[in-house]
Amino acid sequence: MGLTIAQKIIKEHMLSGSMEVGCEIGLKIDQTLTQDATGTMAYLEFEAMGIPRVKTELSVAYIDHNTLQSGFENADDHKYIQTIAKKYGLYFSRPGNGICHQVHLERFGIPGKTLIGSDSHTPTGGGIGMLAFGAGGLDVAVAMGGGEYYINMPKMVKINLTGKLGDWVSAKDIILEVLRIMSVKGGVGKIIEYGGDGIKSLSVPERATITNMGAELGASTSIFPSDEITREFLEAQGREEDYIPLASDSDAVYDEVIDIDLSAIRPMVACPHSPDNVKSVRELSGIKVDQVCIGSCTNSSYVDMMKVAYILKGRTVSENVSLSVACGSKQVYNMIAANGALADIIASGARILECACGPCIGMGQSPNSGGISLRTFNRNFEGRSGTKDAQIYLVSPELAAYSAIKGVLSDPTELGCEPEIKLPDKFLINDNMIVPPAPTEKAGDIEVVRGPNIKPFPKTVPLEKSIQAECILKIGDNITTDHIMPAGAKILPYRSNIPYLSKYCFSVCDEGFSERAIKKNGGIIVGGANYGQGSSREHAALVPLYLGVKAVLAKSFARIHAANLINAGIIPLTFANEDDYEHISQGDELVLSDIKNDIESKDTTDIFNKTTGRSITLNLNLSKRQRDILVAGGLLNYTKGD
Ligand code: MIC
Ligand code: SF4
Repeated sequence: MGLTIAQKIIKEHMLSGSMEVGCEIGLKIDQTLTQDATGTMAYLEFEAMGIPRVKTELSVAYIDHNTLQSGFENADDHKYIQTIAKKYGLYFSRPGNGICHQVHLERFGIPGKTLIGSDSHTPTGGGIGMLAFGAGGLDVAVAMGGGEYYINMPKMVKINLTGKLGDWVSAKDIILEVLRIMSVKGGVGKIIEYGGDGIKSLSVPERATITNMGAELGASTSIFPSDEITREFLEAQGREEDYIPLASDSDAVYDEVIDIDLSAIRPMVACPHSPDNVKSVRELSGIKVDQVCIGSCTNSSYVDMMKVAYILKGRTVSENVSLSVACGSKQVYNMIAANGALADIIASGARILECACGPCIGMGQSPNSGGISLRTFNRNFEGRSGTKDAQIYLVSPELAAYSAIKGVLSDPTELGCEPEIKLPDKFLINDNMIVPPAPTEKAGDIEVVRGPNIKPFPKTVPLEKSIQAECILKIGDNITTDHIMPAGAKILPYRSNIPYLSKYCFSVCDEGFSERAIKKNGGIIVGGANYGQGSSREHAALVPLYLGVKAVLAKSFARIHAANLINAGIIPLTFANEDDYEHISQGDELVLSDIKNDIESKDTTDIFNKTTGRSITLNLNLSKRQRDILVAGGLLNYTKGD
């Protein structure tokens, strides 16, 4: 039987397990990346492991999230990460060099290699044929130390693209169409591979827009073949030697096949507050717009920006709209500055931001109260923009730029014929903002600089025989890590300070949660389906751990968050019968009377609801390794053998 692209890369990198769907497999990881908002924690964890030098082929530490620097905290974290990188053998991408995923694609991504990153959009690398996963910081720390990265062997989905996109319809519209078809839960437990004749007209950055937002499908990752288009991109980046061809076998078997005709796709919009709430622009045309933001790791490539500049050229941003533009990397900024396109963008009245995550994670540019904001980003979760009642719509750069001019949500196909804007034959290459590590023999001389914002991570203790605790929060379906541990300009600077962060845990949905958790000495959380979707931030597990959360009961979990809970020593449990979700209320007294023994030896456990007198069966969908981690009280204890 033939293999899919992902199966081929897995086969080459598999160190343990078997390729049967659902089995836990351990992968050798070739490359890692971190960003600053998750990086400090990951490096504290790496330091705790006591390994003198990273053991990967390449590890890069990026600074792109926490760049507002409204106090000393961000700059302290940057210094910490910079000195860690120098000492332990990592490349350091300085603030100002760009968003991790965009820069990694341009300068480091290699087809056929494995990559994990402490950011959920790491699958962007799938655009260049990498097998790339988003992971918690601790998993990245382990991989940097040469340890395996574990996932459950996913199912294989093929998305067959045929035909060609029409004028002013773009890669963003393809992935929005996929989200419309599959939903934010549709990719769970699956790797999505793109193929078919339609991919021949998609450049690497366009492919990366699609694999980037595979994270919003809940997919383990997404991948494109490595073909002539990949080779041309690598050549234009001066890295032709990194090219290898990569394709699935003609008799590869997929668990699911979806056909999409590109010529039938129209410009799309993901409406508030979920990336799968997708409608055609025609249904929404005319909605008055207050703000437009162009950028983020999804849509900030050279061609994206050239199209935006073309639309804005000689026009003025509507007087009721605030337009912000941020390129994804210094390379893109340099190129559009050199060819004059940036001047066209500036002349239109756009507000130019540094190449960083910025508004995508609520770091500035929060919309006005109840404001309508069109964004070329990948997430429109409630409150993520920093304005609680803002309405965020996710759109393509073309639709964003045209709507900014018109002042209302508008269909870019009205612009008529699209000019051909192609990738350059040669990108402008200047890696002066990437600092190499110190040679091994000099590493000992480097002092790691630790500012006062950096606090140790919470202690975990080995699992006790039984757990008796109150249900301190009951919430519904599709709870995101932005609900559990919000980000934004006010909180994000404290990512290295779990005690401070804990005040904001669940503040989006329940202002009193943190105080209640402390008062009750922790407890149990009950959630619905797809609990913990969205970002990879392990803070959404470490902060509940700090607040004494012992277990989370849910209908189902998002992959990365479930792994983060286990790494933190918090037990993820699913209802054997989903209807039992109704039989626990906030405030109920719950007892897991034999939890340690059940985790060690069973696939289910019973929870007794003392308040109602009912017993409920819960599934323990755990590998042997995960069971051992939980019993040890988290991955750090387990790794240290405590
Ligand atoms: C996001 O897009 O939600 C983030 C911010 O990049 C996160 C990482 C974080 O919370 O630091 C992610 O995607 O993992
Ligand atoms: Fe940054 Fe937004 Fe991309 Fe996350 S999704 S890495 S916050 S640009």
